[in-house]
Amino acid sequence: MSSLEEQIAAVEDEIRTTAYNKATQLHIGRLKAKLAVLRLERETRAKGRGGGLGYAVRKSGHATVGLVGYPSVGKSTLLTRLTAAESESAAYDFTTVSIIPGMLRWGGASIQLLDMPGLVPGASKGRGRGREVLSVVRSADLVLFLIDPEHPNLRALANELEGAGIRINQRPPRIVIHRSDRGGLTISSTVRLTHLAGGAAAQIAREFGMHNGSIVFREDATVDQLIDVLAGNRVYLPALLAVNKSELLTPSERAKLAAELRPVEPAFISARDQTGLDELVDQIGHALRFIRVYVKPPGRPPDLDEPVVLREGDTVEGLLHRLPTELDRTFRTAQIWGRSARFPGQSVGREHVLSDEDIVTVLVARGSARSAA
Ligand SMILES: Nc1nc2c(ncn2[C@@H]2O[C@H](COP(=O)(O)OP(=O)(O)O)[C@@H](O)[C@H]2O)c(=O)[nH]1
Ligand SMILES: [Mg+2]
Repeated sequence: MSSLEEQIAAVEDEIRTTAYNKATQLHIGRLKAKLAVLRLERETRAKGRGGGLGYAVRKSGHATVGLVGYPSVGKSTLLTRLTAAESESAAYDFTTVSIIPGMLRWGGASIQLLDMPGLVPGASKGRGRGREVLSVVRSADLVLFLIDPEHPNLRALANELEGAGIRINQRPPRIVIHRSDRGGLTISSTVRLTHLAGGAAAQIAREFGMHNGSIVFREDATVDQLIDVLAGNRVYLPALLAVNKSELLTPSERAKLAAELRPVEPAFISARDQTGLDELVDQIGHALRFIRVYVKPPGRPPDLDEPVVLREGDTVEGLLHRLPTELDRTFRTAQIWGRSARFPGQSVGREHVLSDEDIVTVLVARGSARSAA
Protein backbone atom coordinates (compact mmCIF):
# COMPACT_ATOMS: atom_id res chain seq x y z
CA MET A 1 0.00 0.00 0.00
CA SER A 2 1.57 3.25 -1.08
CA SER A 3 1.61 6.27 1.17
CA LEU A 4 -0.89 9.08 0.83
CA GLU A 5 1.80 11.35 -0.65
CA GLU A 6 2.66 8.70 -3.25
CA GLN A 7 -0.98 8.26 -4.18
CA ILE A 8 -1.37 12.01 -4.56
CA ALA A 9 1.77 12.22 -6.71
CA ALA A 10 0.58 9.32 -8.87
CA VAL A 11 -2.80 10.92 -9.57
CA GLU A 12 -1.20 14.32 -10.22
CA ASP A 13 1.13 12.62 -12.67
CA GLU A 14 -1.68 10.87 -14.49
CA ILE A 15 -3.64 14.14 -14.82
CA ARG A 16 -0.55 15.85 -16.20
CA THR A 17 0.21 13.15 -18.75
CA THR A 18 -3.31 12.43 -20.00
CA ALA A 19 -4.18 14.39 -23.12
CA TYR A 20 -7.45 16.24 -22.69
CA ASN A 21 -10.07 15.46 -25.31
CA LYS A 22 -13.68 14.40 -25.60
CA ALA A 23 -12.81 10.77 -24.90
CA THR A 24 -10.67 11.42 -21.81
CA GLN A 25 -12.73 14.29 -20.41
CA LEU A 26 -14.71 12.19 -17.93
CA HIS A 27 -11.67 10.17 -16.90
CA ILE A 28 -9.77 13.37 -16.10
CA GLY A 29 -12.76 14.68 -14.18
CA ARG A 30 -12.76 11.57 -12.01
CA LEU A 31 -9.01 11.83 -11.47
CA LYS A 32 -9.43 15.43 -10.33
CA ALA A 33 -12.14 14.30 -7.91
CA LYS A 34 -9.92 11.50 -6.63
CA LEU A 35 -7.10 14.00 -6.12
CA ALA A 36 -9.39 16.37 -4.21
CA VAL A 37 -10.48 13.52 -1.92
CA LEU A 38 -6.85 12.51 -1.25
CA ARG A 39 -5.93 16.11 -0.49
CA LEU A 40 -8.83 16.40 1.95
CA GLU A 41 -7.50 13.29 3.66
CA ARG A 42 -4.04 14.88 3.85
CA GLU A 43 -5.56 18.01 5.45
CA THR A 44 -7.45 15.91 7.98
CA ARG A 45 -4.28 14.05 8.96
CA ALA A 46 -2.26 17.26 9.23
CA LYS A 47 -4.90 18.70 11.54
CA GLY A 48 -4.86 15.51 13.61
CA ARG A 49 -1.14 16.03 14.16
CA GLY A 50 -1.77 19.59 15.20
CA GLY A 51 -0.21 20.93 12.02
CA GLY A 52 -1.93 23.06 9.45
CA LEU A 53 -3.99 24.87 12.03
CA GLY A 54 -2.11 28.02 11.36
CA TYR A 55 -1.18 30.95 13.43
CA ALA A 56 -3.65 32.33 15.89
CA VAL A 57 -4.26 35.75 14.45
CA ARG A 58 -6.72 37.82 16.32
CA LYS A 59 -8.87 39.63 13.83
CA SER A 60 -9.61 43.23 14.52
CA GLY A 61 -10.99 46.17 12.60
CA HIS A 62 -13.80 45.98 10.07
CA ALA A 63 -11.96 43.72 7.66
CA THR A 64 -8.67 41.86 7.31
CA VAL A 65 -6.33 41.95 4.33
CA GLY A 66 -3.67 39.28 3.85
CA LEU A 67 -0.45 40.38 2.16
CA VAL A 68 0.71 37.56 -0.09
CA GLY A 69 3.97 37.46 -2.00
CA TYR A 70 7.29 35.73 -2.37
CA PRO A 71 10.05 36.58 0.10
CA SER A 72 11.72 40.00 -0.28
CA VAL A 73 9.16 41.61 -2.56
CA GLY A 74 8.65 44.32 0.06
CA LYS A 75 5.69 43.11 2.14
CA SER A 76 7.13 44.23 5.46
CA THR A 77 8.23 47.58 4.05
CA LEU A 78 4.72 48.15 2.69
CA LEU A 79 3.10 47.28 6.00
CA THR A 80 5.34 49.73 7.80
CA ARG A 81 4.51 52.46 5.27
CA LEU A 82 0.76 51.91 5.39
CA THR A 83 0.28 51.30 9.08
CA ALA A 84 1.84 52.13 12.38
CA ALA A 85 3.07 48.56 12.77
CA GLU A 86 6.76 47.87 13.21
CA SER A 87 7.43 45.07 10.78
CA GLU A 88 11.15 44.64 10.46
CA SER A 89 12.46 44.40 6.94
CA ALA A 90 15.89 43.52 5.70
CA ALA A 91 17.59 42.80 2.41
CA TYR A 92 17.40 39.01 2.77
CA ASP A 93 14.69 36.37 2.70
CA PHE A 94 12.58 35.15 5.59
CA THR A 95 12.97 38.16 7.84
CA THR A 96 9.35 37.85 8.88
CA VAL A 97 8.82 34.63 10.75
CA SER A 98 5.48 35.45 12.24
CA ILE A 99 2.35 37.24 11.22
CA ILE A 100 2.55 40.95 11.92
CA PRO A 101 -0.69 42.92 11.96
CA GLY A 102 -1.02 46.62 11.27
CA MET A 103 -4.07 48.83 11.08
CA LEU A 104 -4.96 51.37 8.41
CA ARG A 105 -7.95 53.67 8.14
CA TRP A 106 -10.14 54.24 5.11
CA GLY A 107 -13.29 56.37 5.11
CA GLY A 108 -14.27 55.60 8.68
CA ALA A 109 -13.36 51.92 8.43
CA SER A 110 -10.34 50.33 10.03
CA ILE A 111 -8.62 47.67 8.00
CA GLN A 112 -6.26 45.14 9.49
CA LEU A 113 -3.32 44.35 7.24
CA LEU A 114 -1.40 41.14 7.89
CA ASP A 115 2.22 40.80 6.91
CA MET A 116 3.19 37.17 6.67
CA PRO A 117 6.12 35.02 5.72
CA GLY A 118 6.69 34.94 1.98
CA LEU A 119 5.21 32.03 0.14
CA VAL A 120 7.68 29.72 -1.55
CA PRO A 121 6.88 27.35 -4.40
CA GLY A 122 5.25 24.27 -2.89
CA ALA A 123 3.75 26.25 -0.02
CA SER A 124 0.38 24.55 -0.36
CA LYS A 125 2.16 21.21 0.13
CA GLY A 126 3.61 22.55 3.36
CA ARG A 127 6.97 23.99 2.28
CA GLY A 128 8.34 27.02 4.16
CA ARG A 129 5.50 27.13 6.70
CA GLY A 130 3.24 27.39 3.68
CA ARG A 131 0.31 25.61 5.22
CA GLU A 132 0.26 27.90 8.23
CA VAL A 133 0.52 31.00 6.09
CA LEU A 134 -2.23 29.79 3.78
CA SER A 135 -4.55 29.08 6.66
CA VAL A 136 -4.16 32.71 7.71
CA VAL A 137 -4.90 33.80 4.15
CA ARG A 138 -8.10 31.73 4.24
CA SER A 139 -9.39 33.74 7.16
CA ALA A 140 -8.78 37.11 5.48
CA ASP A 141 -11.46 39.16 3.72
CA LEU A 142 -9.20 40.23 0.86
CA VAL A 143 -5.90 39.08 -0.58
CA LEU A 144 -3.35 41.67 -1.63
CA PHE A 145 -0.82 40.02 -3.92
CA LEU A 146 2.50 41.78 -3.96
CA ILE A 147 5.04 41.01 -6.66
CA ASP A 148 8.26 42.66 -7.68
CA PRO A 149 9.42 43.35 -11.24
CA GLU A 150 12.17 40.74 -10.96
CA HIS A 151 9.76 37.89 -10.26
CA PRO A 152 6.41 38.90 -11.70
CA ASN A 153 5.05 35.36 -11.50
CA LEU A 154 1.52 35.99 -10.33
CA ARG A 155 0.25 32.71 -11.79
CA ALA A 156 2.49 30.59 -9.57
CA LEU A 157 1.49 32.58 -6.52
CA ALA A 158 -2.19 32.22 -7.31
CA ASN A 159 -1.70 28.47 -7.87
CA GLU A 160 -0.42 28.07 -4.32
CA LEU A 161 -3.65 29.60 -3.05
CA GLU A 162 -5.69 27.42 -5.40
CA GLY A 163 -3.93 24.36 -4.02
CA ALA A 164 -4.99 25.37 -0.53
CA GLY A 165 -8.67 25.64 -1.52
CA ILE A 166 -8.67 29.42 -1.84
CA ARG A 167 -10.60 30.71 -4.86
CA ILE A 168 -9.62 34.15 -6.04
CA ASN A 169 -12.05 36.61 -7.60
CA GLN A 170 -14.64 33.90 -8.22
CA ARG A 171 -18.04 33.58 -6.74
CA PRO A 172 -19.20 30.31 -5.17
CA PRO A 173 -20.65 27.97 -7.83
CA ARG A 174 -24.44 27.91 -7.95
CA ILE A 175 -24.73 24.23 -7.15
CA VAL A 176 -26.91 23.00 -4.29
CA ILE A 177 -26.09 19.65 -2.73
CA HIS A 178 -28.16 17.62 -0.29
CA ARG A 179 -26.80 14.35 1.02
CA SER A 180 -29.04 11.58 2.31
CA ASP A 181 -28.76 7.89 3.28
CA ARG A 182 -31.02 6.30 0.69
CA GLY A 183 -32.96 6.77 -2.52
CA GLY A 184 -30.04 7.06 -4.93
CA LEU A 185 -28.61 10.15 -6.51
CA THR A 186 -30.72 12.70 -8.39
CA ILE A 187 -29.05 15.23 -10.66
CA SER A 188 -31.07 18.13 -12.00
CA SER A 189 -30.32 21.47 -13.54
CA THR A 190 -32.04 24.70 -14.43
CA VAL A 191 -29.67 25.28 -17.34
CA ARG A 192 -28.15 23.06 -20.01
CA LEU A 193 -24.97 21.41 -18.73
CA THR A 194 -22.14 21.38 -21.25
CA HIS A 195 -19.30 20.20 -18.98
CA LEU A 196 -21.07 17.72 -16.74
CA ALA A 197 -23.70 16.10 -18.94
CA GLY A 198 -24.45 12.40 -19.29
CA GLY A 199 -23.75 10.99 -15.86
CA ALA A 200 -20.43 12.78 -15.35
CA ALA A 201 -21.72 14.65 -12.30
CA ALA A 202 -22.89 11.43 -10.66
CA GLN A 203 -19.54 9.73 -11.25
CA ILE A 204 -17.70 12.63 -9.68
CA ALA A 205 -20.06 12.67 -6.70
CA ARG A 206 -19.38 8.95 -6.18
CA GLU A 207 -15.65 9.65 -5.93
CA PHE A 208 -16.60 11.70 -2.87
CA GLY A 209 -18.58 8.80 -1.47
CA MET A 210 -21.87 10.49 -2.28
CA HIS A 211 -24.31 7.79 -3.48
CA ASN A 212 -27.60 9.26 -2.28
CA GLY A 213 -29.13 12.69 -2.30
CA SER A 214 -29.55 15.44 -4.84
CA ILE A 215 -27.40 17.84 -6.79
CA VAL A 216 -29.08 20.83 -8.40
CA PHE A 217 -27.13 22.92 -10.90
CA ARG A 218 -28.22 26.53 -11.26
CA GLU A 219 -25.41 27.28 -13.68
CA ASP A 220 -23.42 25.47 -16.34
CA ALA A 221 -20.73 24.46 -13.85
CA THR A 222 -17.37 22.93 -14.67
CA VAL A 223 -15.87 19.75 -13.21
CA ASP A 224 -13.66 21.89 -10.98
CA GLN A 225 -16.61 23.85 -9.65
CA LEU A 226 -18.52 20.67 -8.79
CA ILE A 227 -15.44 19.29 -7.04
CA ASP A 228 -15.12 22.53 -5.05
CA VAL A 229 -18.69 22.25 -3.81
CA LEU A 230 -18.35 18.54 -2.99
CA ALA A 231 -15.08 19.15 -1.13
CA GLY A 232 -16.93 21.80 0.82
CA ASN A 233 -13.96 23.59 2.39
CA ARG A 234 -13.27 26.24 -0.21
CA VAL A 235 -13.15 29.95 0.52
CA TYR A 236 -13.90 32.62 -2.05
CA LEU A 237 -11.87 35.80 -1.68
CA PRO A 238 -11.49 38.96 -3.69
CA ALA A 239 -7.91 39.88 -4.55
CA LEU A 240 -5.89 42.85 -5.72
CA LEU A 241 -2.43 43.00 -7.21
CA ALA A 242 0.33 45.51 -6.56
CA VAL A 243 3.70 45.62 -8.30
CA ASN A 244 6.22 46.94 -5.79
CA LYS A 245 9.65 48.44 -6.52
CA SER A 246 8.08 49.98 -9.62
CA GLU A 247 10.44 52.97 -9.39
CA LEU A 248 13.01 50.57 -10.86
CA LEU A 249 10.99 50.27 -14.08
CA THR A 250 11.32 52.47 -17.13
CA PRO A 251 8.00 53.53 -18.65
CA SER A 252 8.34 50.95 -21.42
CA GLU A 253 9.20 48.15 -18.98
CA ARG A 254 6.17 49.09 -16.98
CA ALA A 255 3.93 48.97 -20.05
CA LYS A 256 5.35 45.58 -20.99
CA LEU A 257 4.69 44.18 -17.52
CA ALA A 258 1.16 45.60 -17.50
CA ALA A 259 0.51 43.84 -20.81
CA GLU A 260 1.84 40.54 -19.43
CA LEU A 261 -0.43 40.75 -16.41
CA ARG A 262 -3.60 41.56 -18.34
CA PRO A 263 -6.51 41.14 -17.63
CA VAL A 264 -5.39 41.82 -14.06
CA GLU A 265 -4.75 45.52 -13.54
CA PRO A 266 -2.03 46.00 -10.98
CA ALA A 267 -1.32 49.04 -8.87
CA PHE A 268 2.26 50.13 -9.55
CA ILE A 269 3.74 51.20 -6.25
CA SER A 270 7.00 51.85 -4.52
CA ALA A 271 6.89 51.11 -0.82
CA ARG A 272 10.38 52.56 -0.50
CA ASP A 273 9.57 55.88 -2.22
CA GLN A 274 5.96 55.89 -1.00
CA THR A 275 4.43 56.29 -4.43
CA GLY A 276 1.04 54.90 -5.46
CA LEU A 277 0.16 54.07 -1.88
CA ASP A 278 -2.90 56.32 -1.51
CA GLU A 279 -4.38 54.87 -4.69
CA LEU A 280 -3.68 51.36 -3.43
CA VAL A 281 -5.42 52.00 -0.12
CA ASP A 282 -8.41 53.39 -2.04
CA GLN A 283 -8.54 50.24 -4.15
CA ILE A 284 -8.42 48.13 -0.99
CA GLY A 285 -11.24 50.14 0.57
CA HIS A 286 -13.47 49.81 -2.49
CA ALA A 287 -12.70 46.11 -2.96
CA LEU A 288 -13.80 45.41 0.62
CA ARG A 289 -17.22 46.87 -0.20
CA PHE A 290 -17.85 48.69 3.00
CA ILE A 291 -21.24 50.21 3.67
CA ARG A 292 -22.10 52.88 6.22
CA VAL A 293 -25.24 52.59 8.27
CA TYR A 294 -26.55 55.34 10.55
CA VAL A 295 -28.41 54.51 13.71
CA LYS A 296 -31.36 56.77 14.55
CA PRO A 297 -32.78 56.59 18.06
CA PRO A 298 -36.60 56.85 17.87
CA GLY A 299 -37.85 60.43 17.86
CA ARG A 300 -34.33 61.79 17.41
CA PRO A 301 -32.23 62.59 14.35
CA PRO A 302 -29.65 60.03 13.20
CA ASP A 303 -26.03 60.52 14.13
CA LEU A 304 -24.60 61.21 10.68
CA ASP A 305 -21.08 61.71 11.99
CA GLU A 306 -20.73 58.20 13.34
CA PRO A 307 -21.70 55.53 10.85
CA VAL A 308 -21.52 51.88 11.77
CA VAL A 309 -19.25 50.37 9.13
CA LEU A 310 -20.47 47.05 7.73
CA ARG A 311 -19.75 45.08 4.58
CA GLU A 312 -22.00 44.72 1.54
CA GLY A 313 -24.43 41.85 2.15
CA ASP A 314 -24.51 42.41 5.91
CA THR A 315 -27.90 42.29 7.58
CA VAL A 316 -29.66 43.92 10.53
CA GLU A 317 -28.28 40.97 12.50
CA GLY A 318 -24.74 42.11 11.65
CA LEU A 319 -25.61 45.62 12.76
CA LEU A 320 -26.98 44.34 16.08
CA HIS A 321 -23.64 42.65 16.74
CA ARG A 322 -22.05 46.11 16.71
CA LEU A 323 -24.58 47.68 19.07
CA PRO A 324 -24.94 47.16 22.82
CA THR A 325 -25.85 43.51 23.54
CA GLU A 326 -29.02 44.64 25.30
CA LEU A 327 -30.44 45.77 21.95
CA ASP A 328 -29.58 42.47 20.33
CA ARG A 329 -31.22 40.54 23.16
CA THR A 330 -34.45 42.54 23.20
CA PHE A 331 -34.66 43.27 19.46
CA ARG A 332 -38.21 43.40 18.09
CA THR A 333 -37.97 45.05 14.68
CA ALA A 334 -35.90 47.57 12.75
CA GLN A 335 -37.21 50.53 10.77
CA ILE A 336 -35.28 51.43 7.66
CA TRP A 337 -34.91 54.61 5.63
CA GLY A 338 -32.71 54.48 2.56
CA ARG A 339 -31.93 52.36 -0.46
CA SER A 340 -32.69 49.00 1.12
CA ALA A 341 -36.17 50.13 2.25
CA ARG A 342 -39.13 49.54 -0.05
CA PHE A 343 -40.74 52.63 1.53
CA PRO A 344 -39.45 55.06 4.16
CA GLY A 345 -39.67 53.60 7.63
CA GLN A 346 -40.24 50.01 6.49
CA SER A 347 -40.21 47.50 9.35
CA VAL A 348 -37.83 44.62 8.82
CA GLY A 349 -36.39 41.66 10.72
CA ARG A 350 -32.87 40.51 11.48
CA GLU A 351 -32.36 38.91 8.06
CA HIS A 352 -32.90 42.18 6.14
CA VAL A 353 -29.89 43.07 3.97
CA LEU A 354 -28.74 46.66 4.47
CA SER A 355 -27.46 49.15 1.88
CA ASP A 356 -24.88 51.91 2.04
CA GLU A 357 -26.19 54.99 3.87
CA ASP A 358 -29.28 53.32 5.28
CA ILE A 359 -30.71 54.88 8.41
CA VAL A 360 -31.87 52.33 10.96
CA THR A 361 -33.99 52.60 14.09
CA VAL A 362 -33.90 49.56 16.35
CA LEU A 363 -37.12 48.91 18.24
CA VAL A 364 -37.01 46.56 21.19
CA ALA A 365 -39.64 44.42 22.90
CA ARG A 366 -42.11 46.24 25.12
CA GLY A 367 -41.18 46.09 28.75
CA SER A 368 -37.46 46.09 28.03
CA ALA A 369 -35.37 48.46 30.06
CA ARG A 370 -34.97 50.89 27.19
CA SER A 371 -37.50 51.05 24.42
CA ALA A 372 -35.07 51.64 21.60
CA ALA A 373 -31.61 52.57 20.37
N1 LIG B 1 13.89 49.41 -4.77
C1 LIG B 1 12.96 49.12 -3.86
N2 LIG B 1 13.27 48.29 -2.84
C2 LIG B 1 12.32 48.02 -1.93
C3 LIG B 1 11.00 48.57 -2.02
N3 LIG B 1 10.28 48.10 -0.99
C4 LIG B 1 11.10 47.29 -0.29
N4 LIG B 1 12.33 47.24 -0.84
C5 LIG B 1 13.50 46.49 -0.39
O1 LIG B 1 13.32 45.09 -0.63
C6 LIG B 1 13.94 44.33 0.41
C7 LIG B 1 12.94 43.36 1.02
O2 LIG B 1 11.93 44.11 1.67
P1 LIG B 1 10.99 43.47 2.76
O3 LIG B 1 9.98 44.49 3.11
O4 LIG B 1 11.78 42.87 3.87
O5 LIG B 1 10.35 42.27 1.92
P2 LIG B 1 9.44 41.05 2.42
O6 LIG B 1 10.34 39.86 2.55
O7 LIG B 1 8.45 40.84 1.32
O8 LIG B 1 8.80 41.44 3.70
C8 LIG B 1 14.49 45.35 1.40
O9 LIG B 1 15.84 45.55 1.13
C9 LIG B 1 13.70 46.60 1.11
O10 LIG B 1 14.41 47.77 1.45
C10 LIG B 1 10.72 49.46 -3.12
O11 LIG B 1 9.61 49.99 -3.29
N5 LIG B 1 11.74 49.70 -4.00
MG1 LIG C 1 8.95 40.48 5.45
